[in-house]
Amino acid sequence: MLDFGVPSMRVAMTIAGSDPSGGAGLQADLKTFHQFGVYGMAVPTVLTVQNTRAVESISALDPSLVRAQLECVQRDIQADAAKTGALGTDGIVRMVANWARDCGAPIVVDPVILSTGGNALASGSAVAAMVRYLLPACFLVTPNLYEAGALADMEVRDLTTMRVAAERISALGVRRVLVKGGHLAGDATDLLWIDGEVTTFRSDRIGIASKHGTGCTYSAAITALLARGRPPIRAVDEAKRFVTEAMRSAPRLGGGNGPLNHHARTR
Ligand code: PXL
Repeated sequence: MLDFGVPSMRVAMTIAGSDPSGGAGLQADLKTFHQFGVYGMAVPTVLTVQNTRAVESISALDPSLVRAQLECVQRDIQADAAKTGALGTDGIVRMVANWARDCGAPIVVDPVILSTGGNALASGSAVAAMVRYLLPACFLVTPNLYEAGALADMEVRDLTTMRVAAERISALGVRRVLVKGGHLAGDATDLLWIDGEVTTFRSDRIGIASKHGTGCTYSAAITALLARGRPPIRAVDEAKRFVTEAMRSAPRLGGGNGPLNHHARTR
């Protein structure tokens, strides 16, 4: 008998940095897409040399090589949703923003600026280009407290300032802003702004050393769920429960900031 495969499989694309230790970046994104039953595609933007202990170097690809990958893949397979992670340089940000404007699928922008250890995964001019070109082309942006502060040009430290930052970021031309409160002092409460309507998502703080790639995994889960047709509020709610469980059940790997459990089940 002929096997025609799965006709309805949804497709997600990540445009992000490579983490050879597998916990963050496009490796974490692909594992997360797979866990949500979505076919994953990955375009690298920067290559890091890192393990769970430290980032040793970061090299950005030539923007034309990023564009060639995006165009080549898109001529053949259309993504139902896409996400961006570390983009490195303003040249890459502009290239990706140009692609994003015409790609027809919702784009989730994880505005990665620093690695957990404080290494710059986007230059200052790349952050400026993100604000100017990429945010207006995206469906949802998912800053943590630090990134929200950088994008909104203010200090973000509690739910009140998270809300103000979300409003300011939306004024840059993006309708949906998820400010992640994982670094708040108390519970890990996230705030989702959609056209002025605010929804909060609370989870217990999980006091573990393994938090490598939490933001990547969260935005990848949201992207996979959008590819599967979930409305944004449900996608964020399900993705947050997945990330919380992935942290709770993290494998003890490496001597530093270890990876999450991308096999976590919440459904
Ligand atoms: O979690 C931020 C991040 C994104 N992308 C890459 C990373 C990291 C953190 O280390 O290495 C490639």
